[in-house]
Amino acid sequence: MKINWFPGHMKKTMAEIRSKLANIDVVIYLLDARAPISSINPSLSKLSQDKPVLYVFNKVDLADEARVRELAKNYKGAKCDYVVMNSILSGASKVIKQKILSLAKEKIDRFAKKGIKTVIRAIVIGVPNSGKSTLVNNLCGKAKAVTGNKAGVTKMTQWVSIGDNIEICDTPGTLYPNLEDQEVAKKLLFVGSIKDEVVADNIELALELIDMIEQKYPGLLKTRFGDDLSLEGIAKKRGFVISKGEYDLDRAANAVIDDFRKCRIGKITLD
Ligand SMILES: Nc1nc2c(ncn2[C@@H]2O[C@H](COP(=O)(O)OP(=O)(O)O)[C@@H](O)[C@H]2O)c(=O)[nH]1
Ligand SMILES: [Mg+2]
Repeated sequence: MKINWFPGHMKKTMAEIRSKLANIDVVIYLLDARAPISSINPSLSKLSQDKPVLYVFNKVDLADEARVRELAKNYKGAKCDYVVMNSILSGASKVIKQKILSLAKEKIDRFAKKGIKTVIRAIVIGVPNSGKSTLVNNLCGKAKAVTGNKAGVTKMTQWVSIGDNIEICDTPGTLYPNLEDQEVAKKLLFVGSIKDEVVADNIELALELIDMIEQKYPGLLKTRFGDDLSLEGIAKKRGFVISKGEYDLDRAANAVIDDFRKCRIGKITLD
């Protein structure tokens, strides 16, 4: 099984981001806190390398906050900063505005010297489903950007004003043109950045997820699924029976992946 998903619209989005960058002061780089390092897309990083970047470790309510904070520390520097947050909480994005203004301080000061209050433009980028549109809505205090818990909801880049002379642009999610690292690809699939339809074999995926969680959070799965962590064991425990003595492994696999996504196994960060 090889996961690779870079449809034409992502190529288009990438080109659109590139063409907008000249007029952008700050890049807001959304990462899913359940797989933040895997959410870092080398081609997006390359695009934004000359700009101040604010890394947003989003969905921290679903993740292992201590681990996220430990990872996030590496994203503070001369031209970058980070925020750990839950974009659904109202008012949670106030800190983002402050950080945008502080990352754009050089430009603001330069214009202020000439007596001009300049507009700061920020673009929100990131893998699909990381919460870009939710954050934009939080920033403007109303639902201007369309959101949804699956990849591919935002279709067009859109600009909105969020006050304090800041304008912000939501973009559709983009993935790697070439997902060489399949470990990364799987993590992106587990957090819902890559659509399930892209992969046929849920059973293989669920086994991988069980393995990853057992390695990083030993014992956590047993609390939810019991001692037998084979898919058959999980199906037995859940009563997923096809016929006498035959268990529905497909359903067990989906249950494991779904439970992870809904945070029912625990607050997990796969890195
Ligand atoms: N629990 C939780 N869910 C979030 C958070 N931010 C976004 N979501 C949910 O994640 C899903 C994808 O959000 P969306 O903003 O459409 O992602 P986008 O594809 O990056 O624009 C939606 O169901 C949101 O409600 C968060 O911080 N915590
Ligand atoms: Mg969106």
